[in-house]
Order: sequence, then structure tokens, then C-alpha cells
Amino acid sequence: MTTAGPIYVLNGPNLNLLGTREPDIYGRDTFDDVVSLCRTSAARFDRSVDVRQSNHEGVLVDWVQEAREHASGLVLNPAAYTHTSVALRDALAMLDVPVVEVHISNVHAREPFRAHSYVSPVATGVIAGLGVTGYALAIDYLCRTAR
Ligand code: CA2
Repeated sequence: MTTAGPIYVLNGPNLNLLGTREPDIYGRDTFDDVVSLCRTSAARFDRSVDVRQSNHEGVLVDWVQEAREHASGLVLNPAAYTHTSVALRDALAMLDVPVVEVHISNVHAREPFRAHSYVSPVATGVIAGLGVTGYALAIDYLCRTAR
């Protein structure tokens, strides 16, 4: 029997600052709290996560390419690159594993430019507006479905 690969949890620009401002939109949890939440969620299924954050589009593209080889599933909060990045979308389109796009805030209830995502059409599913709980739900889904 082979062991399932880790679930990659990739986060885009500024999410390292989570919990330091705009608590009305993003809540009070810090990025470290998100890392702990992801680990706990996966551990329930005896699975592991690899949680990363970058402010750089090319780094995120590199990690998505790496996920093709090593991950059993991907949780992605592309942050602002959601609304701008064709490069990220193209990298995701080459993935064979399931991808869950997560947004802490409800992007459809905010400025109109946040309603469009380059990522959603190539994602398996999308969670938005449930706070950081969205990460736990995405990991729960991937643990139940992705091997
Ligand atoms: O709601 C989300 O998770 C977003 O992906 C967050 C992005 C935003 O550009 C998207 O439209 C929606 C922004 C991330 C900013 O990160 C923070 C930095 C400091 C405090 C709180 C959040």
C-alpha cells in the first residue's frame, strides 16, 4: 500500500499578515493559526499538509508545478492573484489532482473586481466567505476524496 502524498495549502500575497488588520473582513486568526488548523484537519484523517505562503506570483507557479509531482490535492488561496493571474490558472490547468480555491472573505459581496476569478474555472470547487474554516472544510473534502 502506498502512502498518500501531502495536501499542499498554498497562499498568495499578504496572507502572511493575516490577523494584523481588517479583522471585520478577515477575522483575528493569524497565518500561524491557519497552519495549525490545516495540520489538525489533516491529522484527523492521518494525512499531512504542506502549508506555504508567498508574495510572488512565480513562486506560487513553481509550487503548483511541484504539486503535480508530490501532492495528492491542493488548497489554494491565491489572494489578489485570484483576480489577475493567467499564469497561475495555466499552471493549475496542468494539475491532475483536485484543487479547492479558498477565500476567507465572501469575494462576491465586496468590490466588483473581486467577483472575477481566473482560478475558479480550473478548480474542482470554491469556498468563500466562511472565514479560515474554509481551509478546514477544503482539507476535509480532499482527505475524503483525494488519494
Ligand atoms: O478573502 C480572501 O481570502 C482573499 O483571497 C484575500 C485577498 C484578497 O485580495 C482577495 O480578494 C480575497 C487579500 C489577502 C490580504 O491578506 C490580509 C492581510 C492582512 C490582514 C488580513 C488579510
